[in-house]
Amino acid sequence: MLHTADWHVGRALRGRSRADEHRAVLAEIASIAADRKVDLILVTGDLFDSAAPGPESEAIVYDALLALARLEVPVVLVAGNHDHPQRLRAVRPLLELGGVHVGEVLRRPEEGGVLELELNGTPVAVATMPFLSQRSIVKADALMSASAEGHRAIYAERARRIVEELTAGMPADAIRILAGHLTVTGGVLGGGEREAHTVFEYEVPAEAFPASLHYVALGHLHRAQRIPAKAPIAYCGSPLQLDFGETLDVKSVSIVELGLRRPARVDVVPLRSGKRLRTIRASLDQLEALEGKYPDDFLQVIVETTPQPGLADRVRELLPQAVDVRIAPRRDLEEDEENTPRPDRSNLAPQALFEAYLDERGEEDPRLRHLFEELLEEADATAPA
Ligand SMILES: [Mn+2]
Repeated sequence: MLHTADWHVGRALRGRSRADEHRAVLAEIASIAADRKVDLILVTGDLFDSAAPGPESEAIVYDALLALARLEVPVVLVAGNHDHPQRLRAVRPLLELGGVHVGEVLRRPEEGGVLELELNGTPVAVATMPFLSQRSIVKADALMSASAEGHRAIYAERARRIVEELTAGMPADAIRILAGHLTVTGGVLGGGEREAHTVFEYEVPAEAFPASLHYVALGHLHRAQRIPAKAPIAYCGSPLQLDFGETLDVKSVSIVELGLRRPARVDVVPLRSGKRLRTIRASLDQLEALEGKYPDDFLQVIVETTPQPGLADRVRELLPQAVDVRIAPRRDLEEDEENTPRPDRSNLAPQALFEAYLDERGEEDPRLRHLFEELLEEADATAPA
């Protein structure tokens, strides 16, 4: 079986398109699937980066799915938080024609929530668990009464019951797999995610996945990793380094060997088609010595200097691949920050968190607050269920 996730097709890097890299890396995945003669392919969410992808992104994703379907093995998709369930539902009948099964919404096991396949004479059951937003799972009444901590507990408990519902009736003589898009407790972020992004992340406890499962294939965290638990839980990670938080990640797909009565064997196969993201921190003099280096990488350049006009242009002359140029915060301030314990912000509402952030940065422009509130309202109104 091949497991891949978190393609995020359509995501640019500081305005630079990644379409060519995406085409190449998805072709690389299809060729790995062919070489390794896999009998099942799982794509566990966030195929697209946006709920309203552009036509080029759609072409890239559907070409990739077509390339997988041509291998004539079943392909199972689940929707991630970036995918639009209704858009996937619209193309579901077409995808099913090609043997691509779509779990765009949560379904009861007998209504398609658990696929029963036969691969090389062995029965295989795959439960699909698309991304469940906190809004869809923590009901309005609970949101009004409980604290943020309470919401997380409600989410964890309901997610646990969903896993139980999906897996309880799986046939005993089948290889039992759960394919999902979610955060599991104990997962390591892909990097780059800041406190503000993770405070509101709702988690499913690792113990929610019963030992009767032969494999739990997850998407959502961009770093490939195994989660120690009674069931074998694994993230395959994203196929490209998507942001400068991921510069240390080796991108890969997982080839998983499963048997009814033996532990899963995971072979992590590195992918070579994506560009490397690299962060360079240096003084202007040091940067001059690096002129023309790293021509194939995307660079984030942090310059140790004082603000000066034309700095970004000068850096781009030296390193044309610099997509992000910024001035280093003064080290003395930074160390100060590191030595001060961070206040617990886990119960703050988004507005209060943003306020605290602005105060820290010394930002006083009231338009920022207004804009934030507008965006928050918009996000609330349009969040896919
Ligand atoms: Mn995701």
